[in-house]
Amino acid sequence: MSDLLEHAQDQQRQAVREAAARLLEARSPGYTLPQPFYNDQRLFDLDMKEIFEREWLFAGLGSEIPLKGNFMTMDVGNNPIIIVRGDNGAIHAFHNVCRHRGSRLCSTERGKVAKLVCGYHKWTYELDGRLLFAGSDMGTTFDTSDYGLHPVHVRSAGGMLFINLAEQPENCEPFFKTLEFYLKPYDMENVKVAASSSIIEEGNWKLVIENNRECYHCDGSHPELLNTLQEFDDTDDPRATEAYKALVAKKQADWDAEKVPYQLVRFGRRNRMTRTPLLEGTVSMTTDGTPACKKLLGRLQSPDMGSLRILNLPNSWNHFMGDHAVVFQVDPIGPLKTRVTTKWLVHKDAVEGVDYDLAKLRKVWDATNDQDRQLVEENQRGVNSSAYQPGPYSATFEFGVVDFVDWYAERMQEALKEQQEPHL
Ligand code: 3BY
Ligand code: FES
Ligand code: FE
Repeated sequence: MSDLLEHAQDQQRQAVREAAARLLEARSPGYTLPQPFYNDQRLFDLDMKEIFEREWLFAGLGSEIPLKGNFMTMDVGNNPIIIVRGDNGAIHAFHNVCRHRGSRLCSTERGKVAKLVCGYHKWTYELDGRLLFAGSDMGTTFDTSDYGLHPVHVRSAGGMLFINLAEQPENCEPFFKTLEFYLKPYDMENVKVAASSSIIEEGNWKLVIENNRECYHCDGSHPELLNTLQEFDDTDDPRATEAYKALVAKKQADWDAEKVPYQLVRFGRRNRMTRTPLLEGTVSMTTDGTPACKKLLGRLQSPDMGSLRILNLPNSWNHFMGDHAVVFQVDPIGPLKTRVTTKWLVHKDAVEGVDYDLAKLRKVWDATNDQDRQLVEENQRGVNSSAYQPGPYSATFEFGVVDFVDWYAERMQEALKEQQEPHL
């Protein structure tokens, strides 16, 4: 009976994969995706398995777990994950799943522990994942070394933490090494999270990313952001004007003097980093463009660093300015639901009320996030309609969105071509 059930499930899974492959094969490049990619539960499950369980995901900051025993948790689809600081500053990540009967081990978002103790029957694990003791009598043949926590790959790069659930993750060292170089001036081990927000958007994660990859919508929607943000997304933006190029050249000379990197670097379509100027006369993403924090980040001497933008598909975009940084993490919850977490970072010695004012620090991105949430939710409502059909992206205004969708389609097509292992 159970064999029959598994066979039926395998057939269903295979049918979904074949349907997804055919839809991607038939899609028109330069157009939005066919509807099921934005709202179908089965394709969402495929996204989780083939994208989120295989790619390097931004998971937070090393400075959020500074001490031995500090941990934080997150979910990658159905997979609860724990990231913990162990001995000698080492950072470990595990499936947050007890090896006894599978209970979730740590149920809080963050904290500090001496050992990882399961709340159900008190199996106790070392911070490096080894099982130290099983609470009850497990018999003479039981060997604790067979029951360590299942590890997850984790890479700390320039103070940003990335996890990867694959057994053998793709080698992203060139990106991580470059990130370390770009983030060095910010001394990210010595930042603190001054504020954070976690909002739920009633939309598919791809609509959240698509919305972020263009500023075509900024004019009508983001008055606060446009007080300081250039409408050009990159230094090689096809729309860049002569005035913008002149401003870039002038700022790059200043950045050379500060010895901070700014060149646009891409790693395939997945990762990009570049430093772009803010509007002339402004230095930080605040409503009036003045710094939100008097104490600058790292070794920086001038607040006028523009914004170092770092993209990590599928789940993060970031802005590093001279006085503060804003990091973003996208966690899909369901086909129509996505969590967007934003953290505002300042120098760890900056004092609230003295060096920075919380309301001023977070105002622009709180407003922008809420505006983007509304745009994504309206996008989702329309995409769910029987009248929806893929629409054309603008090659000049939405090249970033085209890049994302092409990356997604290629990754998915590659994954679908791979031999499926039989159901376990
Ligand atoms: O994250 C950004 O820089 C902006 C917000 C709106 C569009 N995007 C390019
Ligand atoms: Fe964790 Fe029993 S499930 S100790
Ligand atoms: Fe936006």
